[in-house]
Amino acid sequence: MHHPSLLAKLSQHTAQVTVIGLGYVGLPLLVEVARAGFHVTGYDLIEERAAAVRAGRSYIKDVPDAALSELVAQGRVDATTDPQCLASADVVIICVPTPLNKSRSPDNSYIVAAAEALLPHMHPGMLIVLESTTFPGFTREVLLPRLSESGLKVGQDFFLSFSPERVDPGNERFQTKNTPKVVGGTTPACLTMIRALYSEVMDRLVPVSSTDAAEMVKLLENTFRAVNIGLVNEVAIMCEKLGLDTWEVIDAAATKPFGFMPFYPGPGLGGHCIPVDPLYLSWKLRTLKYEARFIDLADQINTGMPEVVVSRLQDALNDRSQAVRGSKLLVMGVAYKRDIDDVRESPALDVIELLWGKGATVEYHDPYVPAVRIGHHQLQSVPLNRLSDYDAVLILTDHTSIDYAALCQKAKLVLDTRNATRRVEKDKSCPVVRL
Ligand code: SAJ
Repeated sequence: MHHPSLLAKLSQHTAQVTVIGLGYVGLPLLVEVARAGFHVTGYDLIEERAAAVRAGRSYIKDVPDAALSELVAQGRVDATTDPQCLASADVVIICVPTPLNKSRSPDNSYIVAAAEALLPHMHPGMLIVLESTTFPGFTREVLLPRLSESGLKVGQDFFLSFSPERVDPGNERFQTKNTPKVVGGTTPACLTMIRALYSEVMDRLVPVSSTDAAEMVKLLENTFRAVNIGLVNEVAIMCEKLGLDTWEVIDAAATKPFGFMPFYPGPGLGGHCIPVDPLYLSWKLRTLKYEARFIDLADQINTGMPEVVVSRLQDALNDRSQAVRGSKLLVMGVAYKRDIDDVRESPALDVIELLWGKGATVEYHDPYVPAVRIGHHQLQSVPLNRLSDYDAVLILTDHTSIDYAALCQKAKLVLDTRNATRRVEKDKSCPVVRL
């Protein structure tokens, strides 16, 4: 039984939408849903975020202030930290973090907290969409029973769907509206409702048969990346033992116009998606008595890359009769990937801790990251005016704004884990060692 009044509100854009979680997923989504003509309330626990949205000020690079302030001025967007706003919502979209906990298993506490906040305000004719990445079955096994405590019947009174977020921060080409949107419903009526909502907002929908399938789609996407990055990191280890140039081999393989997709070695796996999402999948399969070996092996290789980097440095210093202990090192780039300021799960932080453990003095330069906390240490990015003071420079993030030719002219030794020096004329006075 489809809720005629909710369907009508969705097609007429009179449904009141609330987005829970105003981060790199929720804020761009709030803007797109409002642009489609809905009134959207942003609900976040952090008052600074709600206040910024109300002031039309964006704190997410992919959302220009102008886009937000225009919608606020039109009265299409507001924001609050008061969960009471959920009482007037016809649609609630949950975009909260799903990290790993200390034992590296899924931490769905943010989603559960959102569900608890929502429960007292649930009413007939409400569509609830989960966008946060989680393990296959979570919506059906965990979220549905919680929301059913309202006494409302799913697929009849309320509608529960899953649609994986596919936000790629900084991607100029693919953004929220033009990235195909996978949608799955708990029941056929739930699928109808999420399609009715997102067909008004997104360029293309990809309906699948269930919320479990939609959850698995997302995990396949990111597990694909993590496993292939693990493979290419192992290729880098193999090429070193074979005396081959990893980057030459990959670039040549990448000329194959079919059946190959290049990935590149690096100091490890950073960010809040790729290192995390596959472990949600392997965790779930362990509860079904199955070991997802590719995921676990890729995780071992990827999390082992900081040690590989340090061992390469040790060999390079050793060739110059130097030890790591007592050496003065500069790390170029601590962000988890080029041209962004995000240091979450960044392998550069692991490399720095390992070098400290071996008695090195380590400073860093990152134009995107003015300061970073590593353990109990607060570090500041240093200027690049004393390059020859360092025994070695380690390029861990290949920000495009850095002049690598100049760096190679002044440094005594460069360990390049990102092939950032690919276009630099090799200069005997400054040996460059690459992963
Ligand atoms: N990395 C490598 N080698 C590679 C590619 C990546 O070492 O060949 C490293 C990066 O340096 C980084 C980590 O892996 O430390 C993750 O990099 P990423 O390029 O996957 O970037 P993310 O974490 O921003 O991933 C996001 C994901 N988007 C979503 O989950 C919605 C991912 O699915 C996208 O494919 C990815 O952006 C993208 O393509 O940029």
